[in-house]
Amino acid sequence: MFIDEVKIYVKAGAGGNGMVSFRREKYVPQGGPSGGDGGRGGDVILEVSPHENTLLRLRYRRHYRAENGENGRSKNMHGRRGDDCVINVPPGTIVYDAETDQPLADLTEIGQRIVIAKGGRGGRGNARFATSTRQAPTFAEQGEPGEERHLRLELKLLADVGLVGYPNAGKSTLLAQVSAARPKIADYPFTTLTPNLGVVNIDDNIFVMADIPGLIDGAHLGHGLGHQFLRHIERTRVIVHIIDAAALEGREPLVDFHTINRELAAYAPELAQRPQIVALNKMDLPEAQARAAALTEAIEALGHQVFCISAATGQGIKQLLRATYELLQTAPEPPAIEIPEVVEEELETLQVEREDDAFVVRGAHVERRVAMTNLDNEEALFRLQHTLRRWGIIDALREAGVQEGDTVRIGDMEFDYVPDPGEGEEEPIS
Ligand SMILES: Nc1nc2c(ncn2[C@@H]2O[C@H](COP(=O)(O)OP(=O)(O)OP(=O)(O)O)[C@@H](O)[C@H]2O)c(=O)[nH]1
Ligand SMILES: [Mg+2]
Repeated sequence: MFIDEVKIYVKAGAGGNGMVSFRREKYVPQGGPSGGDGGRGGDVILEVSPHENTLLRLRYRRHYRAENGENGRSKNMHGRRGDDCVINVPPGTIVYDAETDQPLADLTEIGQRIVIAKGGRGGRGNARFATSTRQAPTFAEQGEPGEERHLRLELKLLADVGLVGYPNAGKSTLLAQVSAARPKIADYPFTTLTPNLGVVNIDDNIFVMADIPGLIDGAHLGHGLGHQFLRHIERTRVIVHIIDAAALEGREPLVDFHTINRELAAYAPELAQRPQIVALNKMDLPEAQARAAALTEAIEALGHQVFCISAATGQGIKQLLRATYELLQTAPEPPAIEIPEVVEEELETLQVEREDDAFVVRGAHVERRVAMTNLDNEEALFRLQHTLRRWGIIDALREAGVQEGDTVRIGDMEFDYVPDPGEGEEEPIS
């Protein structure tokens, strides 16, 4: 089965928690802090594999999680890093954020890999919080949560040449004739249900050719099967348009030719500009030979090179392939997928908003700090409070109108606002 679009959910590993411990040695009654750091969480990674050619495998497994980092241990032992989770994808996979529909990456090269969800940092153990005034910290950091996101993966095949044509024109027959690909061939329309790729070797030059299901009138509106596969010729540099010149079913080859070009343009205007070579097929049949001259003249007049071939016998195919290879040498690269630059997580933006019953503070930085704080430990809370003040969050809350006793929410933490002692003793207004 050929699957070219899937949605998946990925979650990177959380960092391990930092440890709280104190050295206990013989003859040392009060050892110093010795809690080790937690290990980093594993990343979720997408890697382009030569062994995948569809997204099928991802259809059967939708959730991917990397391993959490291990917690830190006593005696300053750090936790082990969590294992990464590597997801193999075929070349030509475009990754989108499923929620915003922003493209995140275009994976084209075998072996190319990207971290799509970053593992959390390990929390620091209490040994790291010792200072001259705080010699025995009783708290450690918790591990940072791993990133999580919903992704949409779309496969747009990477082929140099795309075969288009009306159903039954002989596209698959041609691909089978010129490559090792073995697509299904039969005497009825819509034999090909999914794209096929073949590697073509002509005079020791190599290119990749894609055969897609036949196109019909209204394909860009979803008629027939072709539409959902048109995306697979978007990235080809040359189109080879196959025409059934025998037209034994009473079709009008020139009309079909125009219909298909109209469909290509309606799907994506760039496709109408793509260099196109025309192959008049089934030249082993007298009906085709009878039409050859008139069709050639009409189509050459439109500026295309025309070749008379028989995909079945191989007649004329070498010339077609040579011309195709020639054209590839000068054809422009297909337009690249534009990946917007990643804005560094909006660390600066801090928002305080009143929502129903609470004041909600939002900001990647502060939410992360809260997530890494052990809220059950008084000393850790005290440190957090200090940070909130230093980062201007208390001021921002006051500006938003927070009053004593109001609920404040930051990430998973919720607390009642209590003004700092001393805060009320500002200059009296006179
Ligand atoms: N006589 C003759 N028959 C051909 C030739 N090329 C293809 N055919 C026949 O035409 C029919 C359709 O061929 P396919 O290769 O399946 O056509 P297709 O364009 O891939 O069709 P779809 O996949 O349905 O779009 C089959 O019966 C082929 O044997 C040719 O050069 N000469
Ligand atoms: Mg076919």
